[in-house]
Amino acid sequence: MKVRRDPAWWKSAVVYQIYPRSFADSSGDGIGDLAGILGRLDYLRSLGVDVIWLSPIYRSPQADNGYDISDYRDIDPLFGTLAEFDALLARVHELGMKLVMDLVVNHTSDEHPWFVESRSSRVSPKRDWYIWRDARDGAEPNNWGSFFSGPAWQWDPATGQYYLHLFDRKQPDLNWENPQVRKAVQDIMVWWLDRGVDGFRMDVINFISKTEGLPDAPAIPGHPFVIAFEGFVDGPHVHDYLAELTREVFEGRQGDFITIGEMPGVTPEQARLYTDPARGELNMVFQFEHVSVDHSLTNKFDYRGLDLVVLKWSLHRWQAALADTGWNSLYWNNHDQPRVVSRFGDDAPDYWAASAKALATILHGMRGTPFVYQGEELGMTNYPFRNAQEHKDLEAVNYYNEVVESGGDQRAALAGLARVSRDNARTPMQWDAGPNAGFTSADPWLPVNPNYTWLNAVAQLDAADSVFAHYQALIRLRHESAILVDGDFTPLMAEDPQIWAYTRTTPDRKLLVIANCGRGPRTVEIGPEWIGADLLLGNLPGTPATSTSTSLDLAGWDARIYSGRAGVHPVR
Ligand code: ISL
Repeated sequence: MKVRRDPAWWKSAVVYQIYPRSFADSSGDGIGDLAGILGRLDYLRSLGVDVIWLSPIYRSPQADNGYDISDYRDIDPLFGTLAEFDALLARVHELGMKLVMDLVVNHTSDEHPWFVESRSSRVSPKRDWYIWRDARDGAEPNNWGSFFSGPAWQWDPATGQYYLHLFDRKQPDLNWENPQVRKAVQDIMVWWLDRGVDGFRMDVINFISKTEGLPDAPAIPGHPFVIAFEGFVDGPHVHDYLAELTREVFEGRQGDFITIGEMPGVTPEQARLYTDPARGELNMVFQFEHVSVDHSLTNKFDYRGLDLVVLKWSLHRWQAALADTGWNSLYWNNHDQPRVVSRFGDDAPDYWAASAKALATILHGMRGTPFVYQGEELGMTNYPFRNAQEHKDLEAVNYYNEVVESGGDQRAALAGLARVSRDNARTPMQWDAGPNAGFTSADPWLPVNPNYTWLNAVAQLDAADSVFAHYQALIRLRHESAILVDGDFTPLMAEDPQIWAYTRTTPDRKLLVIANCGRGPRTVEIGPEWIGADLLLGNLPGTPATSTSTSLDLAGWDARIYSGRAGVHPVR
């Protein structure tokens, strides 16, 4: 019998992101690798995730930990070999999971042969594969700034022009206007699909089409260079390029694939276009609004604190925007974000577990495809940074140096880095209470968070009330409850600064997701319609299995999911 495939299988899937460098080291060099991942697949299977996304493992000078690729068709020796990759992929498939590659094609490494060729001469056949411009009045061609501090332009003395790099100078931007570039990217994707991978997470894919003429960004006083979002976010041809890519790569190909676009600065209106199935671009996008609410927009290390009402407003408006057309990705964490339990939760001992579970409950109750970033399922926390030397990430290092050089407030910079630095997410995975948390037998490339002695996988795997067990339960619910996939989303108590609540409804069922995002207890009026509703999942011991009143007494960081039948008010 022919099995009919559901083209939208990814709507009920949960994705797990691995940052290979920090996941598991099998070779004893202090850096995680593919064989290390292979050895931990049973752990992921027991968590219950459907898809594994690997951050970049291609050959790379590692200026930005692999987001600077010098060979798209090979594995970096740090991580292993193509044969080890094939073995990993085969085992992932045997265990019934899928594997997604990180495709970084807004830019390459400056050591990629394409760029080496491009910079070799102004008449090189690959000159136009990158974005080269003459100086303007003896300086940079425009005022665009790099995400990693300083100008987005690098002078090349040999050929007397600047090249564009929105990220590090070792990450030159490709010129997607050149059809040969687009064909080369398609060929890379086909090569990996032929190898058996199940899809792609596409790095900053809404940056690939730059505004005609590369105009200056509106100036910001005191800042010679500005991150010019208007100049490259959701640019003039991006939808055409993505539709072409999808058509050329996936049309006629058999299999269940997934494509995820990483899109800083994307608006809900644009996201709807990117993910409208009728347009054939992408399955889902990562938007960034909800992870931008607690810091200044021009300086992410200028930490402003959390206003829960704003955070709720943001995620809720994305739920509404993609309700009829398109699809959300749901995430709190990735390798670029601080740990959510430290950021939006409360990592003090009495609230750590409850707040990690509460935040997970809120996110996994929403409509979209949930993503879990390694260690999030254990409630891993931010690292207790004390000084500048502890920061390894080039974004943090460049920022700090810039503050020092410009005579800025170093103490404030360090405080901001400690809260927001990407290295918070990149400390090694905490497997057990042994040396280096079981991550490596050598010195780890980044220190292990000292709380590994009690916060680790082994300590949680046997505990029924662990953060891990809560994630397991949420993932199981996603698989079992169609209402979590399809149900309409309706926010409740939007203006409440402490309670996060919403319903999910289908014609015959309804769910209430409610969490107290604070330490103080709260009594919340939920109305008679929830009397008799069953508790599907809670995060604190002793919560009654059924609700019996029009109100709920919620302890600090209490989070619950109730299930009721639509239109039914059982009388008790
Ligand atoms: O963390 C950020 C810098 O402030 C983000 O803006 C981040 O750079 C942005 O989300 C894009 O991220 C992706 O592309 C970068 C890479 O450094 C990130 O690790 C990757 O996730 C360049 O490839």
